[in-house]
Amino acid sequence: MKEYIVARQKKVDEALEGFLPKPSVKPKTIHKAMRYSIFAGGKRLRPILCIAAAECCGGQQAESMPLACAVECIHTYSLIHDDLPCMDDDDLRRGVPTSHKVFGEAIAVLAGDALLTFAFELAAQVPGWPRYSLKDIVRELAVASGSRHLIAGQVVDLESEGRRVSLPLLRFIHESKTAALLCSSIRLGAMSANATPAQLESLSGFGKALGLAFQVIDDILDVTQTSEALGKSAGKDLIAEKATYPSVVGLERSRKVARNLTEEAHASLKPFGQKAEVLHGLADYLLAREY
Ligand code: GRG
Repeated sequence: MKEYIVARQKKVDEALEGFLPKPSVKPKTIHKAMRYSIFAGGKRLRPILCIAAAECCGGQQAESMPLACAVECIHTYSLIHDDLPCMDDDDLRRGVPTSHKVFGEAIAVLAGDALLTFAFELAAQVPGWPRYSLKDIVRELAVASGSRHLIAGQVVDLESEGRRVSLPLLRFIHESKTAALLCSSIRLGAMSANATPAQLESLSGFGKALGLAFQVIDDILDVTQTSEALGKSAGKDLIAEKATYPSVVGLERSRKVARNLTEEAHASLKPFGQKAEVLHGLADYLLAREY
């Protein structure tokens, strides 16, 4: 998997390099700030899943690339805003100082805004496909990043700090804050390959389970890894009294939940047979990840 991931990371980075406005474009500050966070060294997990889902449905990497880059822009915007003093107030992200530490708060807010907006500019590049119009694509991105999903998760996450959170509410936070965009990355890849409705449904099941597993693992890593390994401040969830799987159900049960969700993700791929080999590999890779 490592080889597959590194090769796709390179392709995604090259595409982002070509798509994003150059740092020399006026006003230089905003384009430098957008690029600073995008190229700070993210794992590119969402774009890789988008491309792998497209390939699993017989599509081409090139057709899925604008959408793969669009989800990375939305993801990066959410990280910049999440790190702001008015939210999680973090100094370290992707192994480097956070955007507001380097560019100041106002530019960091605007860099996030600009990346979110740019994602839709990228999505508008695709022609649409027989089963999925450009309107369907734009709606998919908008719903995943809007107030019923990504932003919903962030709002309830913030409101839950320092409070006792039930397991269903914790699941809602994780499904909204993390799984929705991750699942949409996979769905968009499938849509770019003109997936059948049955294929899209199977991949949605895969994306939901994998997305939730990813956040449970992220919660576990926050208490078991160092900041150096993660490239972001470890142990912050405890300090901020965040609702996490380890804090609600304990570390051992959290590991079991992550394993079960990964199994669920594998099972959703059954209709694809051998064609889903890469997606199976990515699911296992994410379960075993250490950062
Ligand atoms: C500000 C609207 C808004 C939303 C913020 C993304 C987010 C919601 C909060 C950041 C903290 C957090 C726990 C997010 C959940 C998603 C997650 C695990 C992000 C980190 O994703 P990785 O590990 O990061 O894929 P890289 O840097 O590798 O891309």
